Amino acid sequence: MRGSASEVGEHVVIFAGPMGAGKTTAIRALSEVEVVSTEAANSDRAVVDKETTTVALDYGEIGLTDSEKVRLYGVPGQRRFSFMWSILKERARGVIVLVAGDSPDPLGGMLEFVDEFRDLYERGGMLVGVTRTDLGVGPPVARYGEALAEAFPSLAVPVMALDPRDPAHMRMALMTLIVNVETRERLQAVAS
Ligand SMILES: Nc1nc2c(ncn2[C@@H]2O[C@H](COP(=O)(O)OP(=O)(O)OP(=O)(O)O)[C@@H](O)[C@H]2O)c(=O)[nH]1
Ligand SMILES: [Mg+2]
Repeated sequence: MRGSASEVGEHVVIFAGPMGAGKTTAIRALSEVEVVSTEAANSDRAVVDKETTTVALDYGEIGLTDSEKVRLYGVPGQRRFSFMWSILKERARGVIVLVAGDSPDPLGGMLEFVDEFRDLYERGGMLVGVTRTDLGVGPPVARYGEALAEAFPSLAVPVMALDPRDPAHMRMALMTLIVNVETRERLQAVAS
C-alpha cells in the first residue's frame, strides 16, 4: 500500500460506488481535516433524490498512527464524471465500494463498480460496504457476497453492512481494508 520512498507511511484509498451510496458522507465522517468537496446541484433527482452530487472528487485525511496517514478520495457516482475514476485509480492501493441497499438495483450496481475498480483489488485491496440497510429495503447482505462469488469467483472481497454516517464504523471498515492490503503485500513479498 506504500508508494515511493517519499510517500512512506501514506496510504491512498478510494471510495467508489453508485450515486447516493454515501461516499461523500463516509469521507466527512472519517476525515480529521476539513473535507474538500465538489458538490453541485443534483440534476439527476429521478435517479437519487438528494440536493447535491459529487462532480469531481471528495478529499479528506485520517491518521492511523503518528507516522501514517490515509488520504481518502471519493469519486463521483455518475458515469459521466468517470474521467476522475481513472485519474485516482492510478494513485490508490485500496478501494471501498459502497452501494445503497435501497437503490433500484443494488447487486448490479455493486458488480459494476467491483468490475470497474478490479485492478485495485489486484494491486492492493477491496472491500464492499452495503449502506442504508437500516431502511429495511433490498436484499440481505449475504446475497451480495453470493452475487460477488458468482460473478467473480476468483475475488476474495469482504462484504459488510456499513453506515457511512458513523465515524467508528467507518474507521473499522478502513482498518479492515488496510490490514487486508498489508497482509497481501507481506504474503506477496514472502512468495517472491
Ligand atoms: N438512513 C441512512 N442514510 C444513509 C446511510 N448512508 C448514507 N445515508 C444518507 O444517504 C445520502 C448519501 O449521499 P452522499 O453521501 O452524497 O452519496 P454519494 O455516494 O457521495 O453520492 P454521489 O456523490 O452523488 O455519487 C446522505 O443523505 C446520507 O446521509 C445509512 O446507512 N442509513
Ligand atoms: Mg458524493
